[in-house]
Amino acid sequence: MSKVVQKGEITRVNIKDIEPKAFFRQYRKTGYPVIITGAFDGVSEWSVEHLAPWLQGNEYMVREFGGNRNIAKHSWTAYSQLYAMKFEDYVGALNSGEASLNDIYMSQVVLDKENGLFDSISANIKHFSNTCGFTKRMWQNINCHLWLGPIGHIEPLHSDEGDSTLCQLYGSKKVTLFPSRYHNNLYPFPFFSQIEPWVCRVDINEPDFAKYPHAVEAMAEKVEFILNEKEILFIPAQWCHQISIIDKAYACSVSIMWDIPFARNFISRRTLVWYLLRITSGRFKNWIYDGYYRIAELLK
Ligand SMILES: O=C(O)CCC(=O)C(=O)O
Repeated sequence: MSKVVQKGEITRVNIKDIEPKAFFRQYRKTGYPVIITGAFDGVSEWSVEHLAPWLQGNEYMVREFGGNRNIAKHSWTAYSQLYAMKFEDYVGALNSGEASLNDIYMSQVVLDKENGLFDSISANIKHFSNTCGFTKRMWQNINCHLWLGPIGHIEPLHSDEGDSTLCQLYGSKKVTLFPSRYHNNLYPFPFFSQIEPWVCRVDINEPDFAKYPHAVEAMAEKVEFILNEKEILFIPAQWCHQISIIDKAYACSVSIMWDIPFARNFISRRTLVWYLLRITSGRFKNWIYDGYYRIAELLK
């Protein structure tokens, strides 16, 4: 397996060349991103025609970002508008251009283990997860998420609680990543604000260094690349990422969130908070979330 990369670059490693212990040492233990190739060779493109037999007739949540387009992030009052749409209506919106015009993204659709669509790639997922040592889902009740959206959509800069593997199954995406140690330099929304605390305020396309001076250091460390069809991107927890759909009329991906190696729960105050929440038992956790949203509401 190849050595870890130069600053600003991403390594591609073919699944055939991955040795599980070396993968763990180089990427998972340290929390370093990498692209895995070859894991979806021979799999059909996940075009809307391919998805339709499994998804049509069902409603899924979509996020509409259009209203936020020309507003600086610190002034956002919501991440997006959220509402349900039938799969076939969403495809209609992709075809008519409405999804692009209003920046509507079918996001984080949960595909159950029993879902035939997931079944069609479950052997590929099992193979790459076993090979790379991704053994435990972060949330046992969530199998994977599907993302379907129009060219031009930019998924705003944010970080995730777990180690994510983003499988690119139709079209390609431009990805910008920032090492986890620069998380605070990207000014995540504070706890108890109107926007979730995993979203960052810095606009990396036009950073306002007067308002966010520490973003300078983060911008110098960004890693930017194209994630091609059939590739898998490993995004370690707390690496902030912005993802844009850049070719074909739309793109489709599946992401799976994995538990992180124990020691990485302690790399920052935020990871510790997420860890403590995860190990808190259901009843107390509900009280904490309830309290959290009440306080956030009061502070509005
Ligand atoms: O692919 C996308 O548009 C977003 C995926 C993402 O942000 C994630 O998996 O955390």
